[in-house]
Amino acid sequence: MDDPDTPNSSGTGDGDEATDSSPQSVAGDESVEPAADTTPQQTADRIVDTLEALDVAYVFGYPGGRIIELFESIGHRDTDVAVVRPRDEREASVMAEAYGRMTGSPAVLAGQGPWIGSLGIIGQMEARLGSSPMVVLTEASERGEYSTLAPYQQSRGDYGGLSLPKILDGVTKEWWFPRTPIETVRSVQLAFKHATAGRNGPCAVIFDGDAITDTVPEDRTPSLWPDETQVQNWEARPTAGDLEAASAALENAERPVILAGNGVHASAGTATTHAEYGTDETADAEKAANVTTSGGATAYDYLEAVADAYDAVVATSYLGKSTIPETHERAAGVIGSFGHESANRVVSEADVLLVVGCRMNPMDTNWQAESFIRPGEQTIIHADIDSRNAGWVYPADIGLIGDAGETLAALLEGAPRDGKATEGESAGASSADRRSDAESANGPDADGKAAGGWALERAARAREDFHTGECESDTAPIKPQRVCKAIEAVVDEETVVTADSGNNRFWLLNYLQTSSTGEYYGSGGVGAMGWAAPAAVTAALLGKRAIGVAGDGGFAMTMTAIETAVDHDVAPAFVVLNDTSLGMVRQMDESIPGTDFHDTDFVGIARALGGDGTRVSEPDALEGAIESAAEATVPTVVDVRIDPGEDMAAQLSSSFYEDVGGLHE
Ligand SMILES: Cc1ncc(C[n+]2csc(CCOP(=O)(O)OP(=O)(O)O)c2C)c(N)n1
Ligand SMILES: [Mg+2]
Repeated sequence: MDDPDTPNSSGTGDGDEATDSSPQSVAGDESVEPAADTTPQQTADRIVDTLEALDVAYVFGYPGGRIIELFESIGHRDTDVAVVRPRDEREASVMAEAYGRMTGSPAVLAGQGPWIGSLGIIGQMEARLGSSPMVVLTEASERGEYSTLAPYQQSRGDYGGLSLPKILDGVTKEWWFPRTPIETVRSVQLAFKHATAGRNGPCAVIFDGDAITDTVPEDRTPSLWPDETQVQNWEARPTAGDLEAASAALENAERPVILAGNGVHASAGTATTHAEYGTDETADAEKAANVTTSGGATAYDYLEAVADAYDAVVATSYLGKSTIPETHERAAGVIGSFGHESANRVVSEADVLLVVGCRMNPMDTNWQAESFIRPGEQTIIHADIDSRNAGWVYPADIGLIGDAGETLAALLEGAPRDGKATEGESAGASSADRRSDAESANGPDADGKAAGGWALERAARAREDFHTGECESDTAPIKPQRVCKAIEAVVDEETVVTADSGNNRFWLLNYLQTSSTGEYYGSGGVGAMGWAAPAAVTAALLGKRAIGVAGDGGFAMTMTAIETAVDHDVAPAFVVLNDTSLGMVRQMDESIPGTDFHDTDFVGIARALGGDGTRVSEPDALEGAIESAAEATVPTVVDVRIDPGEDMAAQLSSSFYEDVGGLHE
């Protein structure tokens, strides 16, 4: 341990002894009594008990510092908590974030303080801005009595070291820096509670010195409550008055439009999480596939049912893409400055706009072009889990504060019994009947659907924007629009597509028309490059057929994810939209230095990392190559040589965005 490059595992004694202490039996304990077994126990071991009690499926991490104790404790026991050790903390952080986003349950990101506060920040940033639940277990790399003497790696925040608390304070939703073993255990419990309390987010615990290396004492006053009891959360619903006002506004609307955001994805995941906190791997896979094990409907089901009940069109934000199948008769596409022109038009044509779980960031709002969303002229109902976000960007007429699924369920209950939109539904149908429509396996009964006036006709026209002539282009180099259609052709409800930052995601946004919910997730909370590949590995671990799509710039940042997939015997496909440049930046101004890359051999790299790959330069080879990669038994890269001259912003930017000068991004 004298070697400064050796991780500072304290070697807290005898691993076997720690292993021998029996885990506290907290699973299924309904009471709020202190945990029965108060035998002194090594703290790291007690934390692994917590992970087990909460059925945490994955720790995505990299060993170092006190986190080695956590890894040791996991290694010394027969446990269902799986450790995934990617090639660095960035990859681990993205994998953990993607897990939280796709399932609604937090996974753990674990690693040594200085690296979790640097390399591992990317996933935490995405989780914070994109509202993904995540628990970060890290440490301060203290060196006992030497910690105040020209410290090395030390991240407690005092003189001479780094301040991990300050770094994490700038990024996480909440963080704890416990001083005793009991505080450490309680902090970990609270990190899980807060990660899914209200708006989801990343919550961190910084382990330190004796607070992680000592034993948890027998004397527990104040009490340490059982893990499952301490992490409970409860759903919130809007008030009856606000719901009544919203239902009336929607009922009287001539052109009601619902704008669905990431909050609908978040709620759809947590609907099952809250019902049965912690699930096994199979159930997580089911959740990712939108199969609810609790038998209840998800926010996705309620979104469709509410749209039917009020005869509304549904557009989505970028992060809300695939909250409704984009083939659905009420779906109108994705709004925003690089979104669908028609989806933007539909939103601006609405007389009543119901925004659900969307913060309305500048890309969503066309940088607030005056002619786009018009408070005062349009009635705005803003549903959000956080009152601070409702009415934030545009003044709202009605705020609905609560979980997206709960809010939509309540709006469904308040929908007109013999309403304007429910011609096929019997006049006396009760709200309970409508709710059970949403809860039926296939969503609302076709008979209950709207008569089809403005909404259905408008949505049908809007969906034409998912196509353009280039989607069928036979030219080489290959048009990116055609690649999107080739991906669309192999996507089914078992598939998850993950998208990176850059031009590639805007091509996908426009031309990949999803056909089921939870089928598409993009980097977009903070929008870091390098997100799609590790996120695709997570989707594959969840049992999905995964296709990670990135530009050559973003893919190169985290292509070690190929090896992580090989290590865990999963086989996502990786499609690289390769223009040998930072396309999005280059296309802003060709004279910007540093935008060109040399021609990286991604196929060679894939093979060296244990995967496979193929380079595609001719369009007629495209569909077959993507299909084979999606079906392959090893992770497979499809390196598609796209036309670098296909100018994304020129072709995709919204006319509302043009109104504000079209210069931002
Ligand atoms: C980690 C990170 N660094 C920088 C950026 C800024 N940025 C956004 S898109 C982009 C270019 C992306 O190039 P590439 O991955 O090849 O995708 P393309 O635009 O060519 O499709 C850059 C530099 C970012 N979003 N994330
Ligand atoms: Mg590129």
